[in-house]
Amino acid sequence: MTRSMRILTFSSTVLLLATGVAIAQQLTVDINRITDGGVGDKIGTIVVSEGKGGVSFKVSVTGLPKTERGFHVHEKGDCGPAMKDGKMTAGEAAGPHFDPEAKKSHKGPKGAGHKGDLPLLKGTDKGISQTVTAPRLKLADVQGRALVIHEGGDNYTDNPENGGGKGRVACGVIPKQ
Ligand SMILES: [Cu+2]
Repeated sequence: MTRSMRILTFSSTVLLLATGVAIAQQLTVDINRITDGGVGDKIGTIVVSEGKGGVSFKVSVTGLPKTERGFHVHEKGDCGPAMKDGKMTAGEAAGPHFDPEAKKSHKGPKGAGHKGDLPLLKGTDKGISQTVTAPRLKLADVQGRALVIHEGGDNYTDNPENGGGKGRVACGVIPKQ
């Protein structure tokens, strides 16, 4: 191998490695409005990335009324409606909050409950533009699962159930790649 070929091979390897890392560490999720009739219009994106402090979610969403909203990783990668208490309900196909350790308790992002409990989102006049971090998560935990934004806020307890977020209003599935 000539010297220039060796340099070229080395450079290509570095480039490939750098590209691979970039793809693995940052995933863009399309966020859509959801109703009991199905998945609706796209209203924004959430960029998911892993860093030293856990997994970060850069939320850029518009078109939802201004209020605080519960935000969680739900178990299944499906934003469709499903039956709940005898009627079709928005986003129910996403299942419950991601809870791999079966804690069966909603305690917020820093508590020892559901691992899918994320910091709540705060709407402004311009929509939701906020980055939140979940210290207990890894990117591999959340890939293939749904990100759900709720109708109401989140008090990080089980009373009311799941922090009081009520219905599911927007959702997106985190890609596996
Ligand atoms: Cu939720």
